[in-house]
Amino acid sequence: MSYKRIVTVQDISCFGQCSLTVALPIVSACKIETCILPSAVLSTHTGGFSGFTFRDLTSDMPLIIDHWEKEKIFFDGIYTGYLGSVDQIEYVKRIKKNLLKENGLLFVDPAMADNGKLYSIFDMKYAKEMAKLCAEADVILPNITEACFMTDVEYREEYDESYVDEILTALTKIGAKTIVLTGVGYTPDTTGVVVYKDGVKQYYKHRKIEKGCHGTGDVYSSAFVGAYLNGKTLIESAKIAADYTLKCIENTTGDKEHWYGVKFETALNFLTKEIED
Ligand code: PXL
Repeated sequence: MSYKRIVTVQDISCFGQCSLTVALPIVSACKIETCILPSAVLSTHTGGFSGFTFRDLTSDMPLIIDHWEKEKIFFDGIYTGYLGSVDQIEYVKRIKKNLLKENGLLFVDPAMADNGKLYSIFDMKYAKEMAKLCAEADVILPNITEACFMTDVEYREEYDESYVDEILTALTKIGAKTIVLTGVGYTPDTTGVVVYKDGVKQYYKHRKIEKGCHGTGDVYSSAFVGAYLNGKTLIESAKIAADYTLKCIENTTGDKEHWYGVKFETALNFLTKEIED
C-alpha cells in the first residue's frame, strides 16, 4: 500500500479520549500521515462534564486552508468528526474542492447525536447542514440517531430490519453513497454495523458490552478510516473497527473511574495486526 496523507477535522477535547485525541493516534498507528484541522478546543468533551471551556476555532480555519492552498498541500483523504458550527461544514467542503486529490476520499462521521438526542451544542439547522455534507461524502458513518436527525425518520429504541432498510433508503435519498450505520442491534445483548453500497447490504453482528460508552463512535470511525485506506474492503474495515472498539471497551469496563472514554491505546497492537493480515 502506498503511503497516504489525510486531514482530520474535529475538535480537540483536551481531556476525555474523543475526537482528535483519538483520531490522530489511531489513524497514525495505521501508518497514515494524519494532519489535523482543529475545529475547537475544549477542556473536556461535553458528555458528562459541566463547566467545560469551548474555544471556537472557526475563524482560524480559512487562514489555515489559505496557507495549505498556497503551499499546495494535498490530501488522499479527509475525515471529519465533531465540528463546532455550520460555517465549519462549509470549510470542509472547501478543503474537498481545493485540496483533496483526484480519487481522494471524504469520510464523514456526523458526530452530533446519540441515544435519540442531539449533543448539547447542536440544533436542527446543524443536522440539516450535516446532511448536505454527507451527500458530498464518499463514506458516511452515522449511528441510528444521527441518521434519523438527517433524514426525518422517526427515532426508535426497538426496531427490526425493515426499520433499518427505511433508514438506508432515506440516507440514499439525501445523497449518501457508501453508508456505515453503527449501533444496529436486533436483540438486547448484541449490536453491530450495517454497511450499504450500491443496493448491497451487509451486517456484522457482535456482542454488546455496555450501552453508551463515551468516545466509542470516534474510536470506531478512526479505525474504520485506517483500515479502509489500507485497502481493506468495506465489510472487512467495518469488522476490524468493530472488533477493535469492542476490545477497547473490554479493556475499560472494569475501571469505574474511567467513565469518560475508552482505553483505546491498550488495543492498538490488535488493530495494526488486523490491518497487516
Ligand atoms: O465523541 C464525540 C464528541 C466529540 N467532541 C466533543 C464531544 C463529543 C461527544 O459528546 O462532546 C466535544
